[in-house]
Amino acid sequence: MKDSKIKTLAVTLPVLYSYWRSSCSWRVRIALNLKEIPYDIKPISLIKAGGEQHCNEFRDVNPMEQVPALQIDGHTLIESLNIMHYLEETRPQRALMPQDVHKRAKVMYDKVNDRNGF
Ligand SMILES: N[C@@H](CCC(=O)N[C@@H](CS)C(=O)NCC(=O)O)C(=O)O
Repeated sequence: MKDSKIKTLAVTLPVLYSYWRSSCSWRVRIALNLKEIPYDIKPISLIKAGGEQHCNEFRDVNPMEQVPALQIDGHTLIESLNIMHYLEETRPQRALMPQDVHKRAKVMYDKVNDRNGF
């Protein structure tokens, strides 16, 4: 077979900008893992050099200068809950939210009233 006939599809994995001690990043990592979505991690140290979240390169990813951020489907998403909703809508396998609408409302209430303020 001629080389020109062999087509290689480049698969771009989602990229999660994350810090290992960031609970907001844990949320997204847990959601990706539960849904069995393969992804790459780009570590952003919130400590090193005054915080890599403040460097120009990362500010282009998230102007809020916070992790997590997720690059997926050609978009950059920020805010952990927003990212989880996107994953739930676009990748419904292994649902994060209950099917029952009342239970779903309860989960949303708990999230909105998260005492950690995240
Ligand atoms: N509401 C945001 C909060 C994000 C947030 O506070 N991230 C923290 C780590 S958990 C952070 O990046 N802090 C660095 C900073 O504020 O300089 C979310 O849920 O994604």
